[in-house]
Amino acid sequence: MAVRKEQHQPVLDHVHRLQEPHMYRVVLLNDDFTPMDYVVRVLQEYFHKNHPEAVSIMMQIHQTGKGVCGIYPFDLAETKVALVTADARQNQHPLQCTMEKE
Ligand code: TYC
Repeated sequence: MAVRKEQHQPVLDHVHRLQEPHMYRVVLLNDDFTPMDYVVRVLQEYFHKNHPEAVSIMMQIHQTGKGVCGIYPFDLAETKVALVTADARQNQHPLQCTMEKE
């Protein structure tokens, strides 16, 4: 993924008050087929986790069924879901990545 500053800038509404963006959790779901080391790689590459953090989140998903990768404004969350899903399909893994409103 291209390196770009991830800014969560407030926007002005019609009466010029600062509105914080609504935030969305990007989550990965467990499955029986996607390799553990691939999920760790995704968490490092797309969600900027270090190796121990990535292993910990991957194991939480493996044991509980899902885990939060990061929390972002709508457009960035949507982009990450699309990039992770494309990467997984390109590598022929059934990994499911979705987003949930905070
Ligand atoms: N359950 C998978 C396995 O045993 C590992 C896995 C972890 C898959 C997290 C998906 O989001 C996931 N190979």
